Order: sequence, then C-alpha cells, then structure tokens
Amino acid sequence: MASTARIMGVVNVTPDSFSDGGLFLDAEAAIAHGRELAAEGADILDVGGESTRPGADAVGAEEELARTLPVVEALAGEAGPGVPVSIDTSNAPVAAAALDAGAAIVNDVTALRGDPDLAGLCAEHGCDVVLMHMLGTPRTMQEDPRYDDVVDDVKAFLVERISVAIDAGIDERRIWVDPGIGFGKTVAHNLELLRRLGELRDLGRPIVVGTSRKTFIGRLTGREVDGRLGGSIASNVLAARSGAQMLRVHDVREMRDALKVTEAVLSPS
Ligand code: HH2
Repeated sequence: MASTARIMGVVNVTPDSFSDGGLFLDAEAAIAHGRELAAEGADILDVGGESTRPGADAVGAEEELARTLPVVEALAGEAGPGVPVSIDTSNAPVAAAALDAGAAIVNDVTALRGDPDLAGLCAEHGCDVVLMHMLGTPRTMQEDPRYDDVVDDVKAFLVERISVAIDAGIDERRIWVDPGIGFGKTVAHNLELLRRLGELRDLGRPIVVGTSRKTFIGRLTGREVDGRLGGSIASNVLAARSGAQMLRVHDVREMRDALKVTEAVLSPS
C-alpha cells in the first residue's frame, strides 16, 4: 500500500436512511451525520438524495435537489467541517446546485450516461468527476447480469466513458474511476472485481471502490445491513492494498483505524 487511501464518508439524505420526520429533520440529521463523519476522519463527504439500491425507483430531480441542497450548503459552506463535498447524482440540475453551493466533486453512478447535460456542466465547473460502472439501471441491474470477462468488460466501459468525458471538455486529471461493486453484478462478479482490482490501474486514473455494507457481504456472511462492518472492513482493506485510492464507506472511524493498522504493518517507518 503506497499511501493511505482516502475515505469518502456516505451521507444519505433518503427517507429510507433516516426513518422518521419530515424533510427538515432529514436534512438536520444528515448535516449532523456529515459533521460526525468528518470528525471521525472522512476526507470527503458524499451527499446523496436518491437511493440506488437494487430495485429502487428514481425519485426525480426536484425531490433530489430539495433533499440534498440544504445538506450540501451546510457541509460545503463556510461553517462546514472543512472537507470537500461530493454530490452523488446523475442529474445535472442537482449537480449544478450542489457545485454552486460549494461541492467539489460529482459522483455519478451512470458515468455521465444519465443526463446529457452533466458532462458539459462538470467541464465548465472544472470539478472532479467519479465515473462508475453499472450494467442496466438500479431498477433492472440485478436481473441476471452477464459478462464475457467482468474485469475486462468493466475496464472497456470505463475507457469509453473516460474518452466521452474528455471529449466533453473534462480535464483527464479530474477523472476518477469506479468498478461499481453491486451495480449489475453477481457475488462472483464482485469478488472477481475485487480480486483483480489492480488491473484497473492500467486506466491511469485513481480508483474509487464502494463495498460498504453491500449485499454481497450479506450473502457471504449471512448478515443484515447493520451487521456487515467486518465484511466491509475486510473488503476495503484488500481494495486499498490493490490500489484503490478512495473508499466510499458508512463507518468512517472503523475504516480509518483499519487503514492505520494495515499501513503500519505494511510500511514500517
Ligand atoms: N454505491 C452506492 C451509491 N453511490 N457511488 C460510487 N462511486 N460507488 C459506489 O459503489 C456507490 C456509489 C450505493 O450505496 P449506498 O449509498 O449505501 O446505498 P443507497 O444508494 O441505497 O443510498
């Protein structure tokens, strides 16, 4: 592990993440959660207003904007905790409002395929962009996903999306790539992507990985979402060791500790 991977803390502003209360309470809870994750050592806070879990319906840009904007304003503004904020969206109007409110990164699970205006907007703002692989849409992606070779196919997709992004005027140095763990993949596909993650380094761009609490960990361990911390840590430590530079996680404090210990063992000073 050359250097410690950065940690992206997940701040979901979705009704299923914060169970009760109206939108204002959701935003307040999300802001408090973001501050806590920053205090625990998150390098980036990833604010999202639409669930992308398998089978989820799209919520619509207006609702997504109403959910995320107050949270981005608070976390990326002057009184925020002082770490960069990314907006987890595929919608240009949501990204535009977040960037205007101080977000520095657009994290797009559709890799600029969801909204034809998003690439140009990112180019104009000169922000960082995460391009993630997904087969199908959140609604359909887990219906019998198939690949010739999952790593080669994901890699080819990312090569194509990097070139689309560059053609739209996005500076190549601003681009991050993500294999999209759990997005149109079986357990075997996810494991193979993690096992061969190092092959994505050929793309020449920093790698983001999101395994935190995902279904494949539940399948392997028999645990529900709130019992998947051990599996999340194992998969993230291995991903960092294979060259992932950004780990998207819910449990920032535990992940930070795991990386510290891993790095101390691997790189004695
Ligand atoms: N995973 C999720 C959402 N956004 N972005 C990137 N770059 N990589 C990922 O793996 C990724 C992502 C899904 O996780 P979560 O936010 O926990 O769930 P939900 O979408 O249901 O809110």
